[in-house]
Amino acid sequence: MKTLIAATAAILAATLGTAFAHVTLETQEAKVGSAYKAVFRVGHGCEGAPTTTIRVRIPEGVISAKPMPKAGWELKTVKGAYAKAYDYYGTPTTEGVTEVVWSGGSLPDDFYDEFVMRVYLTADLPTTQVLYFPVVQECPEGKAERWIEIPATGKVADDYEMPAPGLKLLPEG
Ligand SMILES: [Cu+2]
Repeated sequence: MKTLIAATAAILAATLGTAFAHVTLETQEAKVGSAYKAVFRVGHGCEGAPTTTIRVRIPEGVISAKPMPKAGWELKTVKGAYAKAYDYYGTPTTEGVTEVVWSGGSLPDDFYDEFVMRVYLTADLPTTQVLYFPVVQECPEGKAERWIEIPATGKVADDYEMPAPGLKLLPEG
């Protein structure tokens, strides 16, 4: 009986977690060919455990990423080559930040927080599509929540259990 109750509670918690939280972007639409402030909202930890690391992968076509430092967290960026040269206000840009990592903090499961970066959405990005930023949320003892599912054509984030945060791209101008 104890086991059954525990199992039911776990299913409930998982369902609620999926329905109300996730890691999502505050602003879910933006024009290409312009700067964008990405605010990643973290609504819960890993099944009760506090969040200690947030890793964000910068998708191809998104350049010049500059994360906002956060008190109590170490900030690190990984740099690499882009697939091609992108125009950044008249300057061809071939490399830059491809991953941002905030680590060493502790965000309790009961609390909410935001992780911010400024990026540039190049005009090469396909408009009317959703661009996904895969995020991995790490917690102590090897626990993690991997928000990396990218919906297939004809599907939406709600069709998935662990969707990556999405941004709808609008035409320039
Ligand atoms: Cu959730």
